[in-house]
Amino acid sequence: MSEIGLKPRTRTKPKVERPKLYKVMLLNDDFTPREFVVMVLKAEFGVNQDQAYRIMMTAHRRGVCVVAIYPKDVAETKAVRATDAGRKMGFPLMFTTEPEE
Ligand code: TYC
Repeated sequence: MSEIGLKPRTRTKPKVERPKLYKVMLLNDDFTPREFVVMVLKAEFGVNQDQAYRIMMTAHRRGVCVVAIYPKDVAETKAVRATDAGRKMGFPLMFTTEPEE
């Protein structure tokens, strides 16, 4: 006897949650030197000189700029490390995180 087509479909689709992504934001301030901001962006976010300069100038002109987007834990770690790099030098440089959309 053929059993073709009689087997109930019991396999469930594995539910893989997409990790929520967070934006790292760079906030402008009046004290941190431009070159220092560029240096931190390159060191912590792996952007090149040109990209770092553009990000820095966007924050400088508009008050804030999205630096990069990562899973939550990565975004928070990088924002803290980059902010600490400024604080160590006595600058009020500030990176924050916020959920993407
Ligand atoms: N506004 C700073 C200055 O004129 C430079 C700066 C740019 C600081 C961007 C922070 O997120 C920043 N020295």
